[in-house]
Amino acid sequence: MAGLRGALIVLEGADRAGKSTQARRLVEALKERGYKTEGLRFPERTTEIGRLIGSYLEKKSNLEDHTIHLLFSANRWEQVPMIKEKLRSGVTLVIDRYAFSGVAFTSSKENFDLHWCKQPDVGLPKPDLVLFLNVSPEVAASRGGFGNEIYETNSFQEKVSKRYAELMEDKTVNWTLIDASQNIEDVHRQLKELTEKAIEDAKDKPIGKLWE
Ligand code: ADP
Ligand code: FDM
Ligand code: MG
Repeated sequence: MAGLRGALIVLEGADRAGKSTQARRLVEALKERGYKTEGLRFPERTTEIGRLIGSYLEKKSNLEDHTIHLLFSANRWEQVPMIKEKLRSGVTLVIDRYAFSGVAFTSSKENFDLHWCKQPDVGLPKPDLVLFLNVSPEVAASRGGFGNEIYETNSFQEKVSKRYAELMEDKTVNWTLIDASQNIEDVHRQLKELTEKAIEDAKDKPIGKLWE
């Protein structure tokens, strides 16, 4: 019999919702509980494509809007062989942002619709669980100001939130909304519980395909 696979867990949410904090905590906690677990993030800025993305986000280079969208998607696809290999070898992956960020951000630009934005990511490994960390703009603001990256403005982030809400209407994706205004420990406890359940549910199921 084939071995049991790991689960693909994605964290999404607005700027300063706590994604990176919770992703780190979750990986550590799952390891302590004996699950083989690794963390990933998108964009993965260390690859060649990732360096182009990093330079765009830091406003050091300008890229045409469709082009940067496709680069974000390519930055996921280039990791797919590794992602599948890890999942099949029983490693649970906790990913800080995924295709949902890709669609929510680009479709917040003028003249981009959700449908077009999803197409390059159709067929990616489907997350077993997408944890959406929900915070109000006021709570996010209380956690510090924006940095200097290209999308870090109130007006753009407001549009992104609306796009996330549209994406969450898609019931083919296993979204769970988390109240991320709670303290770090309380959010962490909930994420850990939901993730452990997702790992149990996913272990003998095939890896799905996103948006197919
Ligand atoms: P994201 O990756 O979603 O942008 P971070 O994890 O980087 O968010 O967190 C943004 C800031 O908010 C950090 O300074 C972090 O320590 C703080 N933070 C994260 N979660 C909470 C929380 N639940 N309550 C208060 N502050 C938090
Ligand atoms: N982002 C992230 C996109 O526009 N498209 C994508 O596909 C992904 C994964 O990049 F502004 C945006 C979202 C955010 C920035 O920021 C990355 P962090 O702080 O590294 O998550
Ligand atoms: Mg982050």
